[in-house]
Amino acid sequence: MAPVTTPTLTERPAWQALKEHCQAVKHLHLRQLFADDPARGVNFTAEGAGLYLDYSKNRINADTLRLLVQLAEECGLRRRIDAMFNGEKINVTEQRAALHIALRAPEDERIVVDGVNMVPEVHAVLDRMAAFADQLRSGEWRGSTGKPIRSIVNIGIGGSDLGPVMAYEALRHYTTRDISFRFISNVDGTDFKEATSAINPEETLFIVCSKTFTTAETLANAHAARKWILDKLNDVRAVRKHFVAVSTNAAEVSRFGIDTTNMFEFWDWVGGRYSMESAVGLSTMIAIGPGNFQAMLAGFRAMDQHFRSAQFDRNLPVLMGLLAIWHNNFFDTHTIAVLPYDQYLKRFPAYLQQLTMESNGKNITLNGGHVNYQTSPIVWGEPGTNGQHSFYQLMHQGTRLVPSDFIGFCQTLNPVGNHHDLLMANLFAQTEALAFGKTEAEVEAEGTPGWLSPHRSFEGNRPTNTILAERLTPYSLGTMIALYEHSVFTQGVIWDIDSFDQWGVELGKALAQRILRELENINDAPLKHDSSTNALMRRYRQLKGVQS
Ligand code: G6Q
Repeated sequence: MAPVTTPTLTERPAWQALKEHCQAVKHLHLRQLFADDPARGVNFTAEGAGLYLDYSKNRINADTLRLLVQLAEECGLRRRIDAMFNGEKINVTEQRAALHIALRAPEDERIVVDGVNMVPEVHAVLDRMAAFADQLRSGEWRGSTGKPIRSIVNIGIGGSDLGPVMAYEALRHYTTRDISFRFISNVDGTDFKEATSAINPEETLFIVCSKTFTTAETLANAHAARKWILDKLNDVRAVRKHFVAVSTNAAEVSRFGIDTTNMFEFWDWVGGRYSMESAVGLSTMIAIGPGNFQAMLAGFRAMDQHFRSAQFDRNLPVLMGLLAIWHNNFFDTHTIAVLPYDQYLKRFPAYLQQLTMESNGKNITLNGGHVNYQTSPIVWGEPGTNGQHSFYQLMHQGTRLVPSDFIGFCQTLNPVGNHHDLLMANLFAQTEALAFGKTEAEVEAEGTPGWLSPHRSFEGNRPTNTILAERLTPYSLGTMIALYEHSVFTQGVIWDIDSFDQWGVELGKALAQRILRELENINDAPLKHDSSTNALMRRYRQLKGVQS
């Protein structure tokens, strides 16, 4: 067993200095910080890859920033960035590189894994995807009865679902309307039933998207889809025309019955939650077309280059990662709200939940020790302005401090009346209100009686980031996803954890297999779980219509 050594993060000079510094700045109010520095709203901003980040409404000053950057340096962030870009096996528990940056590398770049330059392979798959997408979009690819495909159904879960769904919704404006897109992830039969209820099997193509091709939920849905097609089309040869696979596992794909010439591959150095721009993005490419997909990759690439080259105090992902550390570890905040002021980004918070929490929800350091500090915050959020009429009450007047990211676009894709000004006015108003609040004196000066003024006043001093882009495009979406990917990586480096494994999902999976057998074989030996699980299972068996 590897020796367990004490983590050193909290002993680092910058960490100690930040702890002390936090006591000094903790009680400062953003009102004061802005009054003291009229240029604060310009000084505490950074730009990269077309994104503008205003982080001035955080409870920091120039010293905070200096110390956070020093912390990043002491933790070897520069070296770790280089290690990731050079294809080193930074996913130490799985002994793999984490090379999602290779998925968007230009054709002339060399990124070597185990002696092989992966870039030509990446582009070969992208070319195959593009040819296939064109065949579908033009109607050249036909179902087994000769009809063009009108419905694409992606079957996948986790990293093989959240990215494709998010991108489809985010880029809906750019999608073909000749084909409908559906996504089945849950093993709840409802998901399958509803997704297939109004589509014609003759015109449907299933993309079975699974890196391992062994995921129970995905295989259950893929088998249901196969049966659905065969029941309706009555011809086993139909599978060839109505199924393609996205996977790293050719053997299992062919065992399922999908011809491996209809398989789009990726590689074990792509983590599921970092895979949406690989072949996992096949549904995205069919929806938006290969040109737009390339534009999205260019956006990712622009942020990669910014992350790799910009100095830390002007580096968007580094700044956002360090601010997350500042709130999480020094202000003891527990969550981060992501609040896109764009309806197309409605699934972006859900996507970021996996990206952030599966990556950094860990309590073991790279060398096997226990952390003695908090790691990943809980990520949540909803599009604005909807959230304003729901949970923003707590953000303004609750007892918890909720750091939040506001995301907005200067141009709308759908001009309707003055909607866009109204939308953006709300974004700016919220960050202003959260930062500066409203004192009781101000409330009373407006005529509110004294007894009511505590209820109507706002403390303010609530930290926010604002991210602005010109317009929601495939390119800007790519920059934004890469921004969060690298911010998550930055946080993982500081916390000294492996952001690229996910052992925490294994225990529940294994137990579910055992329980499934017990639910199915009700005459088996008595249940041997804890008294709660036993009682719940008995009740389930009874109510589903069989006696235990
Ligand atoms: C992501 C995780 C996980 C994975 C799913 C689906 O980083 O590894 O969410 O994507 O469990 O796995 P398959 O693609 O292998 O079916």
